[in-house]
Amino acid sequence: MICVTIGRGRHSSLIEEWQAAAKAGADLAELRVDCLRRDPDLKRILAERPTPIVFTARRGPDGGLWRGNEEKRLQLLREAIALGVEYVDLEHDVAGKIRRFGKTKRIVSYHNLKNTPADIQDVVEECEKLDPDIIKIATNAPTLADASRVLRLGETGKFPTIPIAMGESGVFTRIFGAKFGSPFTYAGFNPERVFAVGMPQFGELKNDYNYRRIDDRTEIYGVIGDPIGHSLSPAIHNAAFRELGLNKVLVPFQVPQGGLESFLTDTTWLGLKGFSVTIPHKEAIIPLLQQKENAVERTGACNTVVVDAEGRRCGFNTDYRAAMDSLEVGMGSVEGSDGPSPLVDKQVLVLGAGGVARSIARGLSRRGAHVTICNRHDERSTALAEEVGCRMVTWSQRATVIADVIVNCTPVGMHPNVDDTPLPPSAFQRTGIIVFDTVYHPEHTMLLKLARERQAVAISGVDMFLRQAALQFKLYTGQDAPLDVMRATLKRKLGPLRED
Ligand code: SKM
Repeated sequence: MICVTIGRGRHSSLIEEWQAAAKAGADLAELRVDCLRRDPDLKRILAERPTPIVFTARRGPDGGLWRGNEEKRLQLLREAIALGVEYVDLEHDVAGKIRRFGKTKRIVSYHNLKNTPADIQDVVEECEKLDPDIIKIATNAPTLADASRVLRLGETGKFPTIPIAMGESGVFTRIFGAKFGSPFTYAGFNPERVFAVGMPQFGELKNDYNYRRIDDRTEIYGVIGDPIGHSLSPAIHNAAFRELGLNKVLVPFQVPQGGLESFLTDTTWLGLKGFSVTIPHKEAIIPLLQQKENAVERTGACNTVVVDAEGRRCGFNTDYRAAMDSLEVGMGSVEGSDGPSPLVDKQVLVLGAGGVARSIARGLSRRGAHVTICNRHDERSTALAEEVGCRMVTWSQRATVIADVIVNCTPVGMHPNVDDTPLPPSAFQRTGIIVFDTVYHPEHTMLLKLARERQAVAISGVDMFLRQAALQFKLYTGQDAPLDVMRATLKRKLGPLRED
């Protein structure tokens, strides 16, 4: 079940939003009466209930806005129980003061906005003694290791447990809880009101994660990177899983630079079947693979890991083929044709020197293009240029290179920094050049806008993103990707940012 959290300053707005959430299909609503500016009028609130309720009056130190005195708050919780709310949220330090009554289920909760204590298991044991129907643990999890510990409480607990690791590192706990028996998860409904960092919106859980289909047999996949919140891999892979009726889900894991080994250790117990790899890990993952396809060896970059039945990590590079196909088709080649590449003898400027740049520079060079690499940090471009056997220029010289094709492999211009561009307008002196931006979110980056304004042919990263994902999907499932569904999902997600 998905429980939407609703907290508004006025009774009328609270009731209105609750009705809208019910209409949208929410199973449950957590009414955060602490957000009301006047004393909660329970009779009015509970008169007509469009969904069952979790009744919550959250105190300040637990992340709420309750301003009244504590005795009054406890009285309110008792009254809500007497009026027959379906669930009541009782913090573990007060649960002992409030008796079970009627059919109301008791959620005994623990909140910690600072960290996830080492003895969190003891906290669960304390909660178990407080006559719970459900235990809810919501702690701040600065690291993935913390988040993983919180999620695991759901696996080991004696009572149904809702494990919530707050923060970007913990998004996966809000989704996978269902696999370990969490009776429901919390979601935002009004995007203007953020109740906790990392809390997904109702529509995202329902549509992007197929949340209601997750059960103990669901197979888990991931996409790892930092930042990762912008990634549309979950939306398109999950849409494809749903289309083919596969019990699989793919979620984001925020893995900071240098954090790959702990990610692998901390998530071993989850039994991930595979994961997509994005910036900044495409190169660093390679020494941690047990097997790699040729394209990974050749390009020195890996964006797809499949975990086989023996637990071995096998690395693939689907960016490489996707980028070359996108670029060549964008330059007029017929899809799948064996003819000469339009890249032969072209002068190509590659911006960036990370994993994608390495794959693309290698591919370009194999197709007979003359590549020049340019990166903000010269040491990296020098090393990559030596490896590929091509030229490099310094970052300050980038606008002076005379190129037929420009490929942006840096994340500059990526959501949310949509006004940034890796090249100034002065770089587009010639008309008719090709500009390929590997950034896909937004579809129309500032670089592509500048390119179009100067009569260049603009190729967006959307096509490459879809192609690499379709190849990944085949590796993850053994089945052909439903490309139309993936494309439609991607367009829908990018919709609000599109300008055409
Ligand atoms: O290579 C891809 C990766 O597979 C997934 C991704 C994303 O989710 O944003 C971007 C590219 O790096």
